[in-house]
Amino acid sequence: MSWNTRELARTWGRAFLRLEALDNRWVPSITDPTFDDGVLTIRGDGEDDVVSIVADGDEITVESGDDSWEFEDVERIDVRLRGGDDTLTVDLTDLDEDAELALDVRTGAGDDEVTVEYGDVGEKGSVDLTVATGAGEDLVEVTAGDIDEKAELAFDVSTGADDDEVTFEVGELGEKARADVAVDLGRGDDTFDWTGVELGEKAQLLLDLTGAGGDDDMTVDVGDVGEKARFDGTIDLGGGDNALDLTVGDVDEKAHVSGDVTAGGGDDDVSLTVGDVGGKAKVAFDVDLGRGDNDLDTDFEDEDRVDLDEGDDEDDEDGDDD
Ligand SMILES: [Ca+2]
Ligand SMILES: [Ca+2]
Ligand SMILES: [Ca+2]
Repeated sequence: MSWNTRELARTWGRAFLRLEALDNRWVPSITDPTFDDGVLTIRGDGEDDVVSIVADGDEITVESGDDSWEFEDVERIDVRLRGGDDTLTVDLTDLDEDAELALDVRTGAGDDEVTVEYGDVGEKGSVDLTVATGAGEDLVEVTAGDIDEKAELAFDVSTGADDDEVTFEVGELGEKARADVAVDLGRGDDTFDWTGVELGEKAQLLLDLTGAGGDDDMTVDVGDVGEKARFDGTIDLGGGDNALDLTVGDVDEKAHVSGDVTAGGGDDDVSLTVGDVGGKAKVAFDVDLGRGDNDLDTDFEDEDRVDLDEGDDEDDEDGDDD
């Protein structure tokens, strides 16, 4: 085998191009974050961005590729990652418990992954999270520790077209704490999962879920509902063959539990479970499953507390109704 200079140059050229290609993947595609008047703005581009945000006390560290930036006195973070399959990880578990930090995330088209982790939220603390993941098969995971008394949580998540997965895991809501949760899964076969622990005395959980078109699968586990606490669930499964599993633990005295479930055409499958209901508690479910071959499974003994419309075709044994 003989090497002449032309072959050598070609071989080196190819090796150099490969190195350059590898190198390009290591260069973070986000531009330097900007910070102005308490607002930290992080921008990606049409490529696959990988961004991590970590809080430690009052300090916020942003990392992407080999770069990292540090900020203090951040009141709000806006993340705009645009197209591409983006990955955002936010770890706020070591954020000051009394910090007030709003987070607004938009990841645009592409298959995106957004993970947000909150630690315990202190008394009168506030959590404000907006996530919009646009089209693409997106994954959103939110976890929070225990929520102290009078704290307020606001979650607003929309995942747009295509098959998305949204998961919430939230600790105990303390006395008079309040969580407002709005989730719109958009079109596509979406999966939603809420796992709570307990609503303390006078705590409130207001859940507003929209499944839109597609075969959606929702699981909502509220946990026990304390004395004078309130759970309001408005769940619109939309068209498609949907499944909903709604579980409420024991309902303490004078608590208020209401579930308003609607589904459009398609074969829907709904399961409703409620624990023991204390004296003077108000519990009411209104279930309207629309057209299709629907099924409602409930172990809730107080049937008069459930207003059920199982739809046109339920148990249609004579077959004259389509
Ligand atoms: Ca991007
Ligand atoms: Ca997306
Ligand atoms: Ca969707």
